[in-house]
Amino acid sequence: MRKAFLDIFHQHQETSQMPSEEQNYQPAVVVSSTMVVWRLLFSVVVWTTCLVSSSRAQEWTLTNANKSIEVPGSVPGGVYTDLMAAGILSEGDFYYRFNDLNYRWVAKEDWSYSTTFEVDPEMAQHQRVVLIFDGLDTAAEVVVNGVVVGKTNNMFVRYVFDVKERIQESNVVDLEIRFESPLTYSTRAFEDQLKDYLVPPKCVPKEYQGECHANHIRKMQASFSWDWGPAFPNMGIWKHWELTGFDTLKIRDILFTATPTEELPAKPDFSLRPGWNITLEVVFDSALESGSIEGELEIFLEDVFNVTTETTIVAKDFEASKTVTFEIGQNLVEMWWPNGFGVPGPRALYDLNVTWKPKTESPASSKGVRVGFRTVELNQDFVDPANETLGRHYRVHVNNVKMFMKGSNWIPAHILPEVVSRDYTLELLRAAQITHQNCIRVWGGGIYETDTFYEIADELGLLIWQDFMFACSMYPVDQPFLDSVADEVRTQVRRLHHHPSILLWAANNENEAALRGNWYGTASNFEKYKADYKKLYVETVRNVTQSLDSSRPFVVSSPNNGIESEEEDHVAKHPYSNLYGDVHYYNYLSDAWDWKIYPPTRFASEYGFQSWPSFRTMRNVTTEEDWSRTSSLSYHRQHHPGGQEEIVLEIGLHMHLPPGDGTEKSYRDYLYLNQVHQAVAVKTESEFYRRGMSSINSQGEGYISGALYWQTNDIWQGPSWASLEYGGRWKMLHYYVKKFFTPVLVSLYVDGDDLEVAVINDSYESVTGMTLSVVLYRYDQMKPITHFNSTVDAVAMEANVVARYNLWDDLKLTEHCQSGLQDEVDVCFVVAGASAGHGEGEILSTNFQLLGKPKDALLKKASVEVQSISGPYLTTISNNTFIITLSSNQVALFVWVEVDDPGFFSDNGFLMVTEEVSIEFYAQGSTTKELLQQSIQVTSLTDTYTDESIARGDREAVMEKALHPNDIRNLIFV
Ligand code: BMA
Repeated sequence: MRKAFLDIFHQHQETSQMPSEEQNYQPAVVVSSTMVVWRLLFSVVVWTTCLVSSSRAQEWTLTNANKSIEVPGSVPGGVYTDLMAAGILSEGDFYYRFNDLNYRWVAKEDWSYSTTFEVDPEMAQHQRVVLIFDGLDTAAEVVVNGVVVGKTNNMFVRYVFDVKERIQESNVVDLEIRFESPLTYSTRAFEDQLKDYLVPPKCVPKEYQGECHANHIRKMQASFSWDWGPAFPNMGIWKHWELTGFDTLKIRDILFTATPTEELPAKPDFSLRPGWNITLEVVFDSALESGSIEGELEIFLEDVFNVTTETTIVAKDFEASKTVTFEIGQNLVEMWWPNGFGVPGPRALYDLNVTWKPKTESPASSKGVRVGFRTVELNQDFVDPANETLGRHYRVHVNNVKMFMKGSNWIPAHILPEVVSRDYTLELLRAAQITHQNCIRVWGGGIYETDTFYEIADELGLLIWQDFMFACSMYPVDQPFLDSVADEVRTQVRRLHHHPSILLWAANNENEAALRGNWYGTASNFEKYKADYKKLYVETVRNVTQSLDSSRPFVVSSPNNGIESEEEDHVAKHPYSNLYGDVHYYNYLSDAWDWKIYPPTRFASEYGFQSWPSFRTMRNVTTEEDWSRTSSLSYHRQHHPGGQEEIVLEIGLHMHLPPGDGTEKSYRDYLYLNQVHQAVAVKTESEFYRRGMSSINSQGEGYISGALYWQTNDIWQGPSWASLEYGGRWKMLHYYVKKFFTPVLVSLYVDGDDLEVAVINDSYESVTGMTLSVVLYRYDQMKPITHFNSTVDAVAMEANVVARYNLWDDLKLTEHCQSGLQDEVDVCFVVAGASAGHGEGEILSTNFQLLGKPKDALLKKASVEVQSISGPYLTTISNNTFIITLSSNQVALFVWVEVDDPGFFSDNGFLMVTEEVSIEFYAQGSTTKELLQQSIQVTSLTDTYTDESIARGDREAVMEKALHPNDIRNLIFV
């Protein structure tokens, strides 16, 4: 028995469970980046005589309004990065301590970017000469040789300004972009609006340390602060720009829709290669304001399809588009599948190149994208057509195959978009892929992400739930605002349309719920705000999106009741209904480790708990005086109102709060306990959702089809719901994600006097004859007390309770878990695991269930020590893999291993029930075992205990500790 159980916990075997895509990951990236370079070169070659752009080195100067500051500017870029580079912002790391407040003056000033260059005199001969900006952040005037050629006020719109006259006058170009402070702009817009009526909120809560009126400017809403992030309202030329002359057409975007020529089976067949009807819409910038232009369109789909057709393209308002349809026969292309599905190897993506060749001598124009063949659907059928009152599904089907969405919510990876590299984006999204996620929601208070982001998502098989950028506010609906939003939607839908990863469009975050729940005091004028809501999200965002993209689902809000919300005129009576649509669930005042508090929603699109990042992340931007949970820095960075107290409350419910004695140790212990609390809470909630995937109760609750926890990543070093810290370190939660999202999961929970063991399988392969081991341990002994082995099946696409053990009759707690005054549930705990076959097969899942609270547990002080570090070895995950062997003299809870080097472990935050455990460390760069040895640190729960007698498990001392001044039961909330 002991041997079988050791096998289950033989930690470093876990690597064999890494997704097989991993092995092939590198080549996929190489292909893609080559493509990007190729595309860049290609466009430069074609336009070389008549293009000036951000792809070439160009000297820019950044100046403030009174000209007291003049520094080199970077484009694409922004004012904060340029002022940092010039040493004007010089207080250490950009995010150091209170820099968000100290640097706020930057956002209050107006700034201008200027440059001078010469263009080929031939440029002026072109039919049309334009300045194109893919992104200006945000309110700006574009000035050429002293003349204003255009104005901007939406960060998400691509702007095109005619500058032909200016270039005809002079081929020396003085280009200046004058940015108005976004704070001045939005305050003015707010006040102008107020003359009519209030569009709330008037401001963010004071805890945000932020700026007001983000909802009055089309800019990253979180740049004015959020409940997890600072205010750095940026300005700058944040995306590619160019000055270009052309005579006919220039391809801007390629919209790609593939519809199978046959009905796809509901059970996946990864070898199936159906035929497809393809619709391409090619969107052009036109040199003619209106009229017809003749030429050829060449369409080249990698090794599959190549056609050149003569065509006439009709321009209107300097734009044109051409729709082309064609069919691809069977067996020519593989289907694209999300992470966890499909044949091993890189995901099937195909290069699609379109070239426009005008009849005249004018240059050609070309563009390439990578496409995938798949269908997406958000199924909202009635769960029981015979009884409609039981509600509707909210279930994603890809290629006609229903699947459970496992994932998280993405926020901007930095408050300054210009500093986010491809490598960092890849690191974060890979961390999602490795942890079995198949869906990422790009949340509506950030930005429409970079092309790189979606290219990576395409390659990793991460479906993207794409919000439009409206969150937690009411918004204006005057005509100029609506027109600008329509432009924004056109820009973004056209840009992103071809990505197979994009699953659906959603118009806003939480604004239906806000309206219904009167979050911003709109109730007295509900009908007015509701009419505005519909004008913006239904009549504008939805209509424009659907005119461009009929291939994807569109939902108006999240959370939302889907069809039911539509039928209730878009503001449902109960947007949080469990019977319809999605739910965002947050509850910080109940016991987060108790599964009974969670709602059996159809789709949990947001849920989570806060924790602070690790000490290693915090110390980069803090000094010693900040290292306490009550320091002014800690309160400054906690933007979620009441967040400090909620964390203390939740930790105190389950564990012993470290004394607030100002020592580094107690601060580190506090950070560690934060992460333990968050990891177990989100595990409890996520497993609850997965357990509900295939059944409903008599009220119709169940058929849960998605669990997207809040949130994937962090924007800075502060308390947040993220599982990945700023910089990419994995919080304890992220290691738990890997375990609770594993395709075949063993999930334990206590219901009354029973320990229930559920097996969830969200793949289409049943696993039969699996060995399930359930083992009872005592906290004070490092050996199994009793165990139950059984043979169970993990039925494809089902969650089932496969075993039930009564705590008293089967597990015999009375007999096995005696210890003086201690309750039985505080003496024993349960671990379980499932492996394929008769115990020798692959370990599919390991899990644990505490029966009581760890603060009452009969734990003995554990000394978890590093026995050895060996390596580096070459594995599919890292060229610098190290094996770390740990030993412990006692059962140890939440064993947490940290090193200075960037990278991640095969497992972390685990329970140690054997004397020895080995894990792997996958270093990101090169390092040595000696260097790891120097920084390695291991913490387990009893290391945070200050009272030795508690560590001895003395009941009276436990009670004494309960009355410690820092215990939550003694906390007075103010
Ligand atoms: C949800 C999100 C965010 C927020 C998070 C945590 O409401 O949509 O607005 O950051 O909760 O409070």
